[in-house]
Amino acid sequence: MSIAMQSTTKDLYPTRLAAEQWTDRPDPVFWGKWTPEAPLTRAQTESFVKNGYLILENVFSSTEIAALQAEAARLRAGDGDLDADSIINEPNSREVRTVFRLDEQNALFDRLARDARVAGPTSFLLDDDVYLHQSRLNYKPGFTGKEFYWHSDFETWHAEDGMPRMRAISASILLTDNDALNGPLMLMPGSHNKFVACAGETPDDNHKSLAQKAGNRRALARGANPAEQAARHRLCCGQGRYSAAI
Ligand SMILES: O=C(O)CCC(=O)C(=O)O
Repeated sequence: MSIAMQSTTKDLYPTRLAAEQWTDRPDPVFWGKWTPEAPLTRAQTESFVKNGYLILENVFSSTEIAALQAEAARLRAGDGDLDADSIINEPNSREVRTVFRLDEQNALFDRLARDARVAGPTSFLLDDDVYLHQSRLNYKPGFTGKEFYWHSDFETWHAEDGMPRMRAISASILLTDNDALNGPLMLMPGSHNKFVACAGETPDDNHKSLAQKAGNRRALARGANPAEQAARHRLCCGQGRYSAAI
């Protein structure tokens, strides 16, 4: 068997096992080579490799953010002709918690996902053209929205969607301030260097219960131990705030 064939058939990230298991990440974090023409500075690129995330400030203008906030509020008010199947409510409430497949259903958020200010650095870090694997809008109202427990997006995408390798980036666009009183998204520096395989099996329709219970993604694997998911490009947790993840 050729090397190329092996790399497409061997699962480098086995998960949903009998027991939680931590392994070193076999994939690079930065796939390309930095040049002075790159859309990120050398320091930013090195920081991404070291920490597994990068925070870019003031990427969008206040006018653009206001337009996105207004559109998010309009969708939450039920004015967006959204597919009911793509809406997840807060547990025990009728308040919208998450809208999935945002790019398919809303022209403004579709445009946002294609913006060179997001897609450019992503494409540079992955050293390839990029496509959107998934998009969602999390409302997370401060103090009343249920939290998102520690998790790794990659573990879910790998186990449930078949994403083969860690050649993906979660780009979260924070539409409100990310401070202690407003449900900050928390990232664990360095966690991207490990892959934490979860214990347990995957229930049917897992994405629905997962999104609602995202307060505790440990519930994701049927009969699972409390196996928190870590590693990918970040390990994150957050509560209470608009954030559009693309
Ligand atoms: O925005 C956050 O605070 C966490 C959201 C998240 O990690 C997710 O939707 O997978």
